[in-house]
Amino acid sequence: MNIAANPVVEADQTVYLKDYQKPSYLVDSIDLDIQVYDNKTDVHAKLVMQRQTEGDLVLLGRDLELQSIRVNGTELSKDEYHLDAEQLRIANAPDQAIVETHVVIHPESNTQLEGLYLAGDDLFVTQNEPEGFRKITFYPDRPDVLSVFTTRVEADKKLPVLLANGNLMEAGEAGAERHYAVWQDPTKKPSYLFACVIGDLAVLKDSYVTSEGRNVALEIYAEEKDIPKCHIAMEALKHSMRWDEEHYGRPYDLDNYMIVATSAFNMGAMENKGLNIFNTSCVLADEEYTTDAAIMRVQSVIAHEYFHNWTGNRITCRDWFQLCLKEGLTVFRDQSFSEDLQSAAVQRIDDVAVLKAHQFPEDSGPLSHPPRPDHFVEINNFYTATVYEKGAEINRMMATLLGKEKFRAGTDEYFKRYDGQAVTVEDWVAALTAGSGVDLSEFLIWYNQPGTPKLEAKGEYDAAAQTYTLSFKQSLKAHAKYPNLKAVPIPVALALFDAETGEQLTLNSEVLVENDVKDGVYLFDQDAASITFTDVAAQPVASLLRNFSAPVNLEFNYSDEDLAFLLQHETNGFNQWQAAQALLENIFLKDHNAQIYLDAVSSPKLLPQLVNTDPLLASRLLDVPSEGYLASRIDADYNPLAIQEKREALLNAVAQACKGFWKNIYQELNAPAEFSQAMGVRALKNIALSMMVRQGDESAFDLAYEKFKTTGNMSERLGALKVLVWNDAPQAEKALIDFYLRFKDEALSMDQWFMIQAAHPKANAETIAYLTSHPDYDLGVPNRIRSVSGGLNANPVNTWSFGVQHFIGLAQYLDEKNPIVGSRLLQALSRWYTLAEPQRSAVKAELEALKPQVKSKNVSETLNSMLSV
Ligand code: B3K
Ligand code: ZN
Repeated sequence: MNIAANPVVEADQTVYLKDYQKPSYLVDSIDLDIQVYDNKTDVHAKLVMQRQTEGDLVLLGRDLELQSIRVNGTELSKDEYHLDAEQLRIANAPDQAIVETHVVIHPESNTQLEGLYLAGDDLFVTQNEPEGFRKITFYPDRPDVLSVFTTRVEADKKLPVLLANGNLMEAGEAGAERHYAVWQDPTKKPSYLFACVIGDLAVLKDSYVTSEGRNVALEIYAEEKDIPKCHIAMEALKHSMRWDEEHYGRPYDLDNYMIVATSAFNMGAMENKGLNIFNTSCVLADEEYTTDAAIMRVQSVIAHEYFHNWTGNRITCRDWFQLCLKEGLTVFRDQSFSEDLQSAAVQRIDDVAVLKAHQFPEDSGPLSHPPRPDHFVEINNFYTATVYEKGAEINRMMATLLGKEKFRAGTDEYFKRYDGQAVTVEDWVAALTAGSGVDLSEFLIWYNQPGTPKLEAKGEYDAAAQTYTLSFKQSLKAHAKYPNLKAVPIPVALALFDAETGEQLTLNSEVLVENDVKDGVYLFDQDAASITFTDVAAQPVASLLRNFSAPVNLEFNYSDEDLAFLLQHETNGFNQWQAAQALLENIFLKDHNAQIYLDAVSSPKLLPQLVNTDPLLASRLLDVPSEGYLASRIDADYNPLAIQEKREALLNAVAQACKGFWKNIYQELNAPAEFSQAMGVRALKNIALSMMVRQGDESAFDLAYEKFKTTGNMSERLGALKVLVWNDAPQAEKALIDFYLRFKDEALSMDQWFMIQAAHPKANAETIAYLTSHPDYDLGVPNRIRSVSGGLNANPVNTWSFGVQHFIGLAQYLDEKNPIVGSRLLQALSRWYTLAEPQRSAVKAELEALKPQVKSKNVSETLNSMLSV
């Protein structure tokens, strides 16, 4: 077991926020020399260190073969330091210490994709957040140690690209076969933002002039054949740079910005200073090879990583408990950016759908934790929907309350106070408070406690007094690890509508918060309270939580008629969607009759007009919650098959209710040139095609196959392929072979090919066995694993039958090879305890059996939490 580091690692390996201590030494500068060979890499490091507090000099290091260590020029003998599997500790070190180490590492056999690793035949890349740098060299690898990095990279000339953060200072030959480059990053940064890339890649170049007049060279590195797929990312990058100047007053601060694409990556992308490294899935975008949804994602991830330059890099986190400081804020920023790319209402629909599909279930189950947890075993397990998406919602709530101007004054204050520092969530809220002049300190409660609050509301109309009163109550489910739960501040954006005319009423009430949001916003921050509106001439229809103004579960006494009314009359597409979703939940989870929904959705006043004016919104209004989401709303006796049957019946009823509508829009609608309109048309036509099949329309398969063969657009091709494959159409086999031959060298397209087959409604264990033993299936490439596992998991009936073995097998296999991904995949089974018996006990037994077999902190922490219910 390891001796205590900072923060303290206790015997049970849990790290606590309360134990945070400043590092004993700071690092003024680090010189790194990384020499890559086929069978090893030599790393020489020189750290100029200064004592800050009492204590030993501690350098963290993992899987490093130490060759030598010198302090202030003198080599240390083995008894002058203590070395274990996690750290190198020197007692009584001088206050000014120049520490020089030489280690050997093995990126060529690093399957964990953390630290420096071989990512394909001719490419070495790094991933150092949160704790990968310690796998490259000995270092105080924690975010509150900021230093100036100078990096020399040396490799064989067959790897022509040598990159690291900052400015290129020097480059040249290192003998006949080898070459080198020296990079220096003038900005002080924590080690998790260090990156280097050594490989054989092509590059797309562009440039950008900042609002300060700085000319920035922009470069995107990828495989030669993928360079044409980098233009959308490049445009998104320039757009993001402008957007951050205009909305937050933040210009870019270096002379270059580089992005490198690799298919061997554990997550989406990484914001290393000036040298982002991206999963190909988040940078390559091309209508022929990737879907519209993937193209939208590329733009938002490009923006996200760019925005980190200020929220994350220039101002970073004091410790990893503060992760949501940078992630929650940066997600909020990228969501706002994306609201400018497509309709803001649809962007909000998509973001809330993700929140409800991932964060709400996480927060209601055994993996629930606060956006800022107060303890963890493995920080990699905390890159969660709660830290990211709920973290973003907390920022959105504060922004909603403040309105644009005050929020900007708050963020200006944050950048002014903390530039160049490693700070906490408290610092962020304090700066927002000081800058805006509005006390936001009660929002800290949101950061510190887990669970989705239940917001119960009731509306009562008093005809005699002409008043309408809304009363609110909030509550949270008890949590074993966080016992002192408090009421949170909940901004409730609301509107009242005239039930007869559908007109929005003017709100008369003194307790509404003043801001620049057009809706009334009521800040509800007690256990219970009410608000009364005066001069209300007749019983109104209320619309609560407009634009999803707070991440809560609303229980309001809407009738199905009220919801159908809101679906028709709400003024904003998001609120219409929200009404439709509430109506559908009543049908699926409370057994309400579906007729009111079917009448609303097939009403000539709703979709027929919208399909022409806003096809993207029309496609979203047809969303039916996934089986997985519905499952997350069921806490006991969950029967996957029963939910599947109900959902299928509803979809069939929608198909019938709209009669000729589907064929009409399939034939009449044509994608215009503008991307977001075209994306809407494609989404609608894909829905129409599947609805035609549900109607038993014999022409649907021929139309689908024709589209499949002739289109050059991946969203259309995949929409058609799905209809053929999922319905076992006679053309399905031909289409799958055709797709394979056409795209076999395009990994991202092939991911879709795997996914579609794994998600076949009748997929069984043999289907998955066929896919996972296919020559193109690769357990070393997380994207490919996720495509099959994600496809399988789209169908919970399968997840909870043969899927259990699939996910447990993966967790076991990846436990040592890639524990970050193994731990994540296992979470597909985290709601096992909601299943009806005997399935519940059967899955529990399988999880229990896995327990003694796992070694990594990642998988064992997840498994222990999952079994702790
Ligand atoms: N900050 C990285 C995530 C690192 C995950 C490490 N397991 C990407 C992002 O949020 O931008
Ligand atoms: Zn991020």
